[in-house]
Amino acid sequence: MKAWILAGALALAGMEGAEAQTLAAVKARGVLNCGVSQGFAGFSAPDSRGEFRGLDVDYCRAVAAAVLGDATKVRYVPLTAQARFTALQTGEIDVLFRNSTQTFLRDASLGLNQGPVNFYDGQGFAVRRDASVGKVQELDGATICVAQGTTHELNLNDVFRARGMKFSPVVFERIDTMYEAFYAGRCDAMTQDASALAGALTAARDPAAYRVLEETISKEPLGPFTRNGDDQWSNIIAWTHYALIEAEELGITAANAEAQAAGANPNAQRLLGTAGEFGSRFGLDNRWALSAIRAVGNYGEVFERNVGQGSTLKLRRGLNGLWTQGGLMYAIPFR
Ligand SMILES: N[C@@H](CCC(=O)N[C@@H](CS)C(=O)NCC(=O)O)C(=O)O
Repeated sequence: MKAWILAGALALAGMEGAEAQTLAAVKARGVLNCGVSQGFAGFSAPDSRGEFRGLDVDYCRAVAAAVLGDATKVRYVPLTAQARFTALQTGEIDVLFRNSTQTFLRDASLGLNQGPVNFYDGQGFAVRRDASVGKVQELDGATICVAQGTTHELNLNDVFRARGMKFSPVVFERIDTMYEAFYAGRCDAMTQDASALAGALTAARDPAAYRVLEETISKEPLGPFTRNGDDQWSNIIAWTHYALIEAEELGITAANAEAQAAGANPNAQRLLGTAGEFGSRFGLDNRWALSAIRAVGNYGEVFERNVGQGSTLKLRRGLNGLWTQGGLMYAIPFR
């Protein structure tokens, strides 16, 4: 019996050792290495003072607050579409928050884990207003600017072939060169995630000269990626997302989180660490979620500030609304 317990304890200790690598490394370093895009308005882009801002950036900040107790302890690593997964595989970053679509093949073949979707998107097309193109069908024979190493290259081939349409792709490794080429008139249309197009057009010299077609041609569920084999870390990333959603469901905001932690609602107490031992099970302080919510607010606050009504993008919540309001955002219960 004793030997069995000892073997069990050793196995558990060994497993924890293997699993807890990323959390231990982040704590020892005192900084989260967070993979983001090179500049994608609303999601991750440096502002006029060179500070990264956006929805993905707020997720980096929320994780740093949850894990290190300080949302500013983040080193942002800007990555191209091509380089992003390698940077995670080689350990250059701890987590990838970079408008990355979850797919079967990315899940099955990269040695990476896909966290919960934090933005439901679809592939759209930007065209010049004076081109009088209203539907994807009218892009038959068009020259289309597309970024290398994205789901968009693949979707474009599938959808145009299926509809018996022709197109000439112009493929770019860097997003900024793609924008320049499109604005210079090198392509009839530019394709990428519809949210990214909305962000890109706000930064165009003459935003009114372009528009994004209503129609999208794919599902682009965007979310974080972590390395396989570190369940503890993947759980922390996943539950940070659920904490932001749960906070919105419970009406907990950056401004009232501290007061709600001291309040009487048992759901809020568990989420915010007043009741239960939720953080310590992940190797975190029990007030981990309180720390994250105080830093960035709930999901609704993160959305509105970066891509919604408080931003230049003015995107509607749509699929990214709470499940109670017709959207797909739904937190797994904290119990
Ligand atoms: N969601 C798509 C596309 C993501 C992506 O990399 N999009 C490009 C443009 S289509 C982008 O935003 N690039 C920003 C950058 O390189 O910083 C994917 O995961 O493949």
